[in-house]
Amino acid sequence: MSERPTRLEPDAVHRALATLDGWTFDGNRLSKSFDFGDFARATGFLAGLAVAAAELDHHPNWSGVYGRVDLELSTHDVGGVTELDLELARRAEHLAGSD
Ligand code: HBI
Repeated sequence: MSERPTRLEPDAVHRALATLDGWTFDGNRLSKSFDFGDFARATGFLAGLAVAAAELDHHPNWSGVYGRVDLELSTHDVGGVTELDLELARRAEHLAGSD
């Protein structure tokens, strides 16, 4: 995606989230906690997510403990959620094997 992303209206975010399992939207960002059960699996997921982030030039906020990874997705440049966050959420679902 080369053009500058635009901040999506809440309705559009909610419609998109209907196709993604377990994500929440607080008006400014998407959040989800993934539990992989152990550190190696969580780290493998993060490695894949790092590749996706580099491809999209779009980066998640993440934190984690052992087998859990907490993601927060937003587009800092526009102060909200854009199509890039939805695409990163879709890729995270794919990497986690939940789509
Ligand atoms: N990642 N989540 C997120 N939000 C951004 O606005 C963003 C980013 N990664 C790279 C990026 N912006 C840059 O392209 C710009 O700051 C130039």
